[in-house]
Amino acid sequence: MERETALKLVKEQLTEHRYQHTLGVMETAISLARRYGVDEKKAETAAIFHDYAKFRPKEEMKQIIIEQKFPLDLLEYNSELWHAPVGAFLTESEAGITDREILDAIRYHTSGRVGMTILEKIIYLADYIEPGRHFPGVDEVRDLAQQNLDAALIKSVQNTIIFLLKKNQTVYPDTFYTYNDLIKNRRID
Ligand code: DGI
Ligand code: FE
Ligand code: FE
Repeated sequence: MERETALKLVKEQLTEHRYQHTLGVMETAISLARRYGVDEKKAETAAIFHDYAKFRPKEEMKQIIIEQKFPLDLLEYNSELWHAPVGAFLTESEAGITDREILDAIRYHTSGRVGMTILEKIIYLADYIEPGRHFPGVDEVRDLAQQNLDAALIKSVQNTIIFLLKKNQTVYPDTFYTYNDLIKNRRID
């Protein structure tokens, strides 16, 4: 899909602030794709649609998770997790994007998963380090992202888990599985 067509579809679904975040994720994802030899167009499309479902009513998201037989344990955890798999579903059903790699990058952009592809890692990381993000530790992850994708990802998953722990929030099990998988398989040269 043309970039402008995709952006127009997404803009209608988002607040101005979230749309600006999406543009930041898009630029960052394209640059990481170039750096790590991944299809830049796939990175662009996945980034544009990654938060497509962010503002859907919770009831609608819950229905989709049940009807599509997405992991039901999602419903027992923070509803912030739901927009990722629901976003993948709506990007296919409403925007007509059928590429499995793009849809999975959207699906796993919040929790990660065991065995993430490079495209999935790039979208997860671009979401975390896009220029509009300002929180402690983000610059360290930005620097790492230029050198080693896995090292940057480990840091961002660690920071996310610590952030949730400090707020007394639950941590979705897949987030821990993602962390363990990255530690076991990291390629730190
Ligand atoms: O959609 P964004 O704000 O751009 O970023 P995101 O898709 O990474 O979502 C971040 C939100 O999701 C944030 O409020 C924390 C929450 N979250 C991320 N991972 C987990 C989580 N919440 C729980 N309960 N468990 C997680 O593992
Ligand atoms: Fe998100
Ligand atoms: Fe996002």
